Amino acid sequence: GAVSAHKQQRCLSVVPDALPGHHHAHKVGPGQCCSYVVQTIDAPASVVWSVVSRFDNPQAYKHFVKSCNVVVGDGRNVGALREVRVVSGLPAARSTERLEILDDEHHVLSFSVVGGDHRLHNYRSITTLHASGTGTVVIESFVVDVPAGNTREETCTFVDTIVRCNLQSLAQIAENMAR
Ligand code: A9S
Repeated sequence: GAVSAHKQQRCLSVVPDALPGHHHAHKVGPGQCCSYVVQTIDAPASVVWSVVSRFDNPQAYKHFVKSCNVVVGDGRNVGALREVRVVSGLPAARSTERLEILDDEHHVLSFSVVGGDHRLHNYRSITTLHASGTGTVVIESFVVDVPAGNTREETCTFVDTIVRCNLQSLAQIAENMAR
């Protein structure tokens, strides 16, 4: 049932609509996996959002990103495309990504991967910020195709590791900005 699928896939697809995580209810197809990472940050959500919301500047906190060029749109509207180049040593050199949601009021950003030379086909992530006391809780969930030759577990662990790195870096940067 839904709950065992949730456990198996580590995803938030059973989070009720009333909870802050309801944006993370991905549609997960067969041959896909999903998971999520939660990060607390000791900085106000407005500060965290000022970094996260820059679809044109992911390299501000994603250390794997070497450069980014917006190639369609202005980076502030749904449908914008960015061409991301990643640092050497990773199993990929570039990724083309589409802005899916940018909600300044509710602090929600989502993008999907629409091209590139990597194996994360049909990757889509959603990042939401939630005020918590004087700080912020960030939830980033994703869904992606499990590549041929890999297991669901391997794929989730690979992506979880990248996302966790990104959110730890985001925390450091936002906390320094808030000081
Ligand atoms: O950029 C993100 O927010 C998240 C991920 C998982 C990005 C992954 C990546 O950019 C690499 C780091 C290059 C790894 C893509 C799209 C494919 C990879 O294989």
